[in-house]
Amino acid sequence: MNLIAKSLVGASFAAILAGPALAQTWDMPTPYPDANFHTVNIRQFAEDVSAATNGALTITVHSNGSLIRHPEIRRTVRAGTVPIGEVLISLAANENPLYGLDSVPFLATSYEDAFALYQAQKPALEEALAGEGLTLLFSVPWPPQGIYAKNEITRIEDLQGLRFRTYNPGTGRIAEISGATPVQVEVADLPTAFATGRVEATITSTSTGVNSTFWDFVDYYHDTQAWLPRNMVFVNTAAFEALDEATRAAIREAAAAAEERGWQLSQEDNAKSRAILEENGINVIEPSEELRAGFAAIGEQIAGEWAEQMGPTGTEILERFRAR
Ligand code: PCA
Repeated sequence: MNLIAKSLVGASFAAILAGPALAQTWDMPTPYPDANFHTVNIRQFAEDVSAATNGALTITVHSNGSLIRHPEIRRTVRAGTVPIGEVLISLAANENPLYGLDSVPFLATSYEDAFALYQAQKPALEEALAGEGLTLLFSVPWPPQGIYAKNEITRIEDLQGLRFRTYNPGTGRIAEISGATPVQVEVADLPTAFATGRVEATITSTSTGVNSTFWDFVDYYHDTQAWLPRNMVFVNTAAFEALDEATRAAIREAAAAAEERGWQLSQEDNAKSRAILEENGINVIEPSEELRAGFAAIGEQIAGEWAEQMGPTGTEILERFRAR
């Protein structure tokens, strides 16, 4: 080896010895595809953390359930197998009804109300997560939820007997009450589920409809604007507290920016996605009065069930929300 090569090897060894003592990489599983605005937002968050810490902490995003499938992400972060992740909060509503609040139909149907509901829920949400050894970093909503189907749904009864794709306990409950057959399917599996006929209708956002090219499978989108379910990005508290103060501050700052950007991105993506659905031949329609009324009644039933399961904590949250 010549002198230059030797000194290069020497220099990189020195870098390895000096660097890794400080530098860390965090693997971050997320459930949704790369093109989705939540994923785009999270990648920006990861870049911000890396830049703010001068590379001391690199977050590697594994999207679309590629590292860990969505239903396992919360458990895996709790166990500390991975330090950070993203989930749909309401996926865990069976374990704690608090997590299902954002998916109560017609409780909060605009971005403004969804934000107020988030603020009303936040202290309880953070407390529940703390009890699991988890720390909330930020939370961003999906666009308002509407019904996709092959044929027009003019009243709730039209859902009877349809294989209705669900994504959380709340959507499962809607299917049950309306006499549809609930089939739980993750976004990553949606195209196959529709293509094979395992499911034939669902309720979700314009964004997911575009990400999953729903025009290949259905012809109608009923713009019911029923609720805005939220995702959250959260960390294993022990892993977070093991970081030095400057790194924790960098994460907190990037998280606050991601939350603000995410609420904006969600609204922009909703408008764009709605146009893309139409361009691709989906009939984007207003729900009929009958469908509206039938769905509202289901919403009231689910809201009642939620309040009953939650007890006084639920009442407090709803009172805070109603005082908005
Ligand atoms: N998309 C996700 C959750 C809500 C949404 O709009 C889904 O369909 O699973």
